[in-house]
Amino acid sequence: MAAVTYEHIKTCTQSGARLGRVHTPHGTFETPVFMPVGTLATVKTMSPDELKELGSQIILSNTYHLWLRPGHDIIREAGGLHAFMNWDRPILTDSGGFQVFSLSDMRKITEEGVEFRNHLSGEKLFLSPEGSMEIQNDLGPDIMMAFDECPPYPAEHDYMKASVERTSRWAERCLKAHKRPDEQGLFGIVQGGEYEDLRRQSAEDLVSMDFPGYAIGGLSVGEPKDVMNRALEFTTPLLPDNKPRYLMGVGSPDSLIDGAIRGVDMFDCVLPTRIARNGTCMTSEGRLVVRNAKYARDFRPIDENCDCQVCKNYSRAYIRHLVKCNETFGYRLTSYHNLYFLVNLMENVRQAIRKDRLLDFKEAFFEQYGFNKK
Ligand code: PRF
Ligand code: ZN
Repeated sequence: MAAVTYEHIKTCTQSGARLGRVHTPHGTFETPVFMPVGTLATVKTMSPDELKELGSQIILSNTYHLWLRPGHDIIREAGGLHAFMNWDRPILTDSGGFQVFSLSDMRKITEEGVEFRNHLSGEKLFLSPEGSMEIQNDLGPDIMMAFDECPPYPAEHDYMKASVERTSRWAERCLKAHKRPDEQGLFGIVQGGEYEDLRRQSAEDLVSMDFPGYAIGGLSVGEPKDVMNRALEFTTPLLPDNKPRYLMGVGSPDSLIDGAIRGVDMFDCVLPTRIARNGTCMTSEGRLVVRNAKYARDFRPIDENCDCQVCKNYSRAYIRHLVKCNETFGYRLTSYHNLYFLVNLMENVRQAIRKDRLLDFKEAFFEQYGFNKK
């Protein structure tokens, strides 16, 4: 039995979105799902109990960061990432490829892997498909990601083609190096940028390797939204219906809905927690910058339509005060609310799929959020 399996529940007749369940060694999550990011084995400022209370079904962590600090050997000795951080629900780790590209200035890609500088110490390091698999086998997440290259946007067709072909060869090496396929599901990552022929080539290569799930990488890297939506439209139909599809690094409310409509099941992004730490909140009426002076005497909750524990108990004025004074508790409150907002948005998306009404839901949500006004 594969470690990770997809159970399809239904397809929304109005939008084509999928409702499903993904089964993993640490339990089941319902899709479409948003995964909060816990890069350094913590979703910044949130305890595992708080994450559960706000409804997180699965979280993401990062190979690259945990490799550098504290080291995967220490996490293996702790009994794996679940034991180390006291999170007993599913975990997905990214492979390190993308983080090497986004965090390190000097890097050299060869057939063997990527040579780069540690973004903390400047020390020279090397990461390969085999290295990434060894680290992820030690970390022990339920879902591991293949080691890929995420080229920048825009990239020339010639460069992208060579990159896609290398990513396919790396994917083969990942499958071969993965030591615990019965306990951890390894997902392949489709690349190819905005080029339809290359997305097809990448998807065909990876689908023939029979991964238990597929990610769509190389999007949300600076391209316009319609380019991403078009790429999703021609990529998701290339993927098997009986496996989960994961759109990497996407987490704005509109993109989550647009991705679900195009058949995506899983999403992750640092956006909700990152903007929370500079005092920005996601609300049903758009972004609210709570540090703004106009909230100094505003005793309403962050979002009057939100049922989260923060909105039930704390005012904009109080949270603004904490954030202005750099009080940690202020960032905990904004992070909690933002994560709840996205996790709850996906619950509403699943409910809309169940009722075959996801396009109606999108229309109403975009109207209230303010997207239709632009
Ligand atoms: N590859 C990997 N991780 C990623 C991406 C990718 O292309 C992206 C692109 N948005 C985010 N995270 N391995
Ligand atoms: Zn709230």
